[in-house]
Amino acid sequence: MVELMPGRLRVDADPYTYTFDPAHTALVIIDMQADFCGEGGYVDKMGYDISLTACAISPIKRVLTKARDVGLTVIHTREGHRPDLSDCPPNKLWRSKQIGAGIGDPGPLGRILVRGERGWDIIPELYPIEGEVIIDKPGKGSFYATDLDLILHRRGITHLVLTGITTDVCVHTTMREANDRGFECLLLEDCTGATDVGNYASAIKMIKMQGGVFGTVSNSENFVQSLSQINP
Ligand code: C5J
Repeated sequence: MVELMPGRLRVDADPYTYTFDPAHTALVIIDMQADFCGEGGYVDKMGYDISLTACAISPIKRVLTKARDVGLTVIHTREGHRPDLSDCPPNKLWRSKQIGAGIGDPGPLGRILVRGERGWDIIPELYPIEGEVIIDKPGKGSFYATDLDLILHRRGITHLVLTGITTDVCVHTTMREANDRGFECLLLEDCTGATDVGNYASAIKMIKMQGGVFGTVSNSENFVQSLSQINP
């Protein structure tokens, strides 16, 4: 097989082995906010089982710890809106109210998906440290209406390792956006979770079709093992 993206390290993945140079690779942790995996947050208020999204916390923590040890670029994202909701499309607002978890409405963790509120922020277990990039986004994709593309190019990043929640919404949208921009993507399947088990499985399956239409899929163990070859 022709190796289109030769790199220094390899990760066992499906449908193809991921090769990458850590100097040009970023770990992307998408929307690990209390609103998406915490009690009283947006996902909880919509009536979904938060254990299906919270299950990603421990595997991400393992990967994040290793990534920090070896000095990998780390990017965190947060979905949310300005307090006056001027950056929230009316249809998004309307739909959220329809399901009983209106964006901007008060809840146990503050106003739902509003910047600066408790529910909107990243959970303490995975909280960014100094030097890590935080991207605040109004939409599902991490590239839309943000400076992510600019930051990645300034740092010479060509490869993205994707984690976070939810698999079928913000993670998938980001992976598709990244793939179209030419970033070579790896998704770590145990480092992600969805509010629906069937959607989770389908989202993983969709990535693998057509020989890896959006990239390739592995897991936290394989990726940590690969990073272990780097001398910190
Ligand atoms: C959703 C997200 N599901 N972070 N957001 O609305 O996936």
